[in-house]
Amino acid sequence: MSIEIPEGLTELLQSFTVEVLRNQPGDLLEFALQYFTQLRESESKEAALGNDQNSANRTGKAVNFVEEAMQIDSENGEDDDDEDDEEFVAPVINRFVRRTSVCAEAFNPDDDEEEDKEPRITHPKSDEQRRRLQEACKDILLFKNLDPEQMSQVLDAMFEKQVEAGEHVIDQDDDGDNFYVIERGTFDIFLKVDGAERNVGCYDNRGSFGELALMYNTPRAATIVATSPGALWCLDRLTFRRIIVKNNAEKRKTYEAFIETLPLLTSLEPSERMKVVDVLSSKIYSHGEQIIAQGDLADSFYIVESGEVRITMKRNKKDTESVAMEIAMCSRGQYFGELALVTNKPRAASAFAVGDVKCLVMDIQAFERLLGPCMNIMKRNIANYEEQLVALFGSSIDTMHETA
Ligand code: 1OR
Ligand code: 1OR
Repeated sequence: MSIEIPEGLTELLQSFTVEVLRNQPGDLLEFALQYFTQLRESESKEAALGNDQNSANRTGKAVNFVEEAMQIDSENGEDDDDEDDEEFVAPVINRFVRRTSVCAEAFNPDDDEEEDKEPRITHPKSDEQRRRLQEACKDILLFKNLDPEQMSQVLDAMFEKQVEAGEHVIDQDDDGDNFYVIERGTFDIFLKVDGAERNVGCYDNRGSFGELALMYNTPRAATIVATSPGALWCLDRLTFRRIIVKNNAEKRKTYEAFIETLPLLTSLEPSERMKVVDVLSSKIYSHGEQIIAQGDLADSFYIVESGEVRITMKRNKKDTESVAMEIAMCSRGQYFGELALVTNKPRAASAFAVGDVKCLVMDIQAFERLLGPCMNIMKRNIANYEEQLVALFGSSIDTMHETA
């Protein structure tokens, strides 16, 4: 005699088990009661609101819980221009109400019908996986401006991928599927120039790539090849567009006027300036906090959004911080941290927040990709540094780098 397993039973029990393991409830029976009651209530609500697509898909999919109410408002944002008018139904209300792996799409940045209809994606993870994922994502600039709910959705959607040395993670000109965050491993960046592939950079156990094709609906702009065995966290295109591109639309509104005023960026086309905004993230520092340390390896470039930044320099390694000299102050609209990126040397000076400071930060790949046209202005300023350095210390920037 064969016993038929009802459709959805396995997933239902699996999801319940995951939530039990995650929440570790004292009273299992009480937890189960709440879980299934809430599940039923949320299904009834959605059915009443006509969200059939959801309930139809639901039985076959894993479920997932959130600790707080979902920020539907923030998800829809105030971004009237980009949004469709379809009503979005909140699928999750409190910690016992599930977030399904498949539910209505809320946001469509480019009025792309296809994206609007797509389900929300969740890849269940163990606590250990989630911890590793959070660690890998903590410095990813594109994630810095997300609110906690958006970040949680991003983390839910990400999945792991192991790579072998020599594996092509991305091939130039392909369509974009995922955005990648590096957990470990080294990767080379190749660009086709006149038919030949040129190595233009690399990633060393940190950072992310694969955002461009997803942000701008363009073919992949470069080839990325693993040069060691590695581990990546992948974010699918639809989730990336729904959350990151949406967030960028808001960022553009916030920073458009400020970016227009920056003398450094005057040689960029307006569309290029907006691309700069897309890759910038805002970081806050409190009084006295160190933003850059002289002698460190560099991977970011900074523009002061508010407050002041003190630049200090010490003559050589033996100097203590107390004898570091103040060499410059940067205020709103000014930039710093370009020198090490341009010269490919360690940081020539340190930078400290004076009062509360907000900086816009850009990573080195974006800097190289987007700020080429601004290089003349930067090089002129670097020539100024050298003059001042010789006047002050009687040595050149290169000498300073070597002694740092
Ligand atoms: P994607 O979706 O186009 C390839 O897929 C990825 O390589 C791309 O997103 C970036 O994340 C990453 N130019 C273009 N893409 C680059 C570059 C780059 N560096 C990394 N990517 N460079 C500009 C060369 C003029 C190299 C800068 C170091
Ligand atoms: P970075 O990447 O080397 C430290 O990190 C940053 O301090 C540096 O880029 C510049 O953006 C910034 N000499 C060297 N770096 C300077 C200077 C400077 N001023 C600001 N920075 N001089 C001061 C010139 C007024 C010359 C030294 C005496």
